Amino acid sequence: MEYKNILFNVEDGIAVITFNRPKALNAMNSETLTELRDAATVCKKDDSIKALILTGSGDKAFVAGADISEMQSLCPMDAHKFMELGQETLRLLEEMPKPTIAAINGFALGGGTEISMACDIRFASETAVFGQPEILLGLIPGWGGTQRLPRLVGMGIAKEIILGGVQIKAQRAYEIGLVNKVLPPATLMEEARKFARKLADMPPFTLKMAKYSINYGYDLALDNANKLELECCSQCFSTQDQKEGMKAFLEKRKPNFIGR
Ligand code: DAK
Repeated sequence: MEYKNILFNVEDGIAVITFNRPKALNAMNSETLTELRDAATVCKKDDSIKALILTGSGDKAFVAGADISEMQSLCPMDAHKFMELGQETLRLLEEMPKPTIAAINGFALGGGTEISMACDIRFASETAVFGQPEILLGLIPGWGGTQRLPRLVGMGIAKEIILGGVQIKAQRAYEIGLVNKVLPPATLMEEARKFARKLADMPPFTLKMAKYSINYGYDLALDNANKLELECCSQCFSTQDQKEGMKAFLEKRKPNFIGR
């Protein structure tokens, strides 16, 4: 697929998707979402891609939300389609069998906060701003915000943000557990790449099992979740990387994982 609204680069096993509509602060219209879904599918299927970073172009915005000019005149049926496309795409990111990092370089409002929450790790620039301002548009979040935000920060703070249309800066996002790290704008991508590299060098099947166990165990009762973990963990013993990891430890050397 030819991309007009995103940039998609792969270098040394690390893919970077850059939302690239800086004049509209990288707002997500359906064309951009379709391109994101396509690029995410490539990342999922291509075994040479080991980790994925999402970021925004320009120095002002990650994603300033769903595109309000496209949404304003939608009929309920088209609104449903637009929302479904967003939910499907974000679920694809969340279920990606390899790690994803959002490098949030500015405004991440509405759909922008929602996209970042579908990633595994969030690094924010000091200039980042988060929020779910949909209520001010007569809407509620439609791409998982009412579900993922309370899971990440707790129900009380999620309600403050969603019901009050409250915007929060990077430091507060860090304090409530919405982001993993706050970084100066100049080092944001460098740090995201460094962490992506670290993850890309981990044994891939083991990473996949860890993510699977966390994602699908989270909403289960503890007994069932522990059983899921048991199965995921024992599967790791089928890999050469598990043998190598333990052998290397006992031989006091660094493991040489081969991804099998
Ligand atoms: N959509 C479209 N254009 C946007 C935009 C957006 N979300 N955000 C910014 N822009 C455009 C502005 O219109 C402006 O365009 P021009 O006037 O230059 O043509 C340009 O980007 C620069 O923006 P500003 O001039 O406003 O820049 P400022 O620095 O003054 O302000 C701002 C930056 C981020 C505070 C402000 O632009 C802003 O408040 N933007 C809107 C933020 C927002 O409300 N985001 C949430 C969108 S709602 C659903 C599906 C999805 C969703 C819900 C339901 N269903 C179908 C049921 C999700 C909803 C959302 O994400």
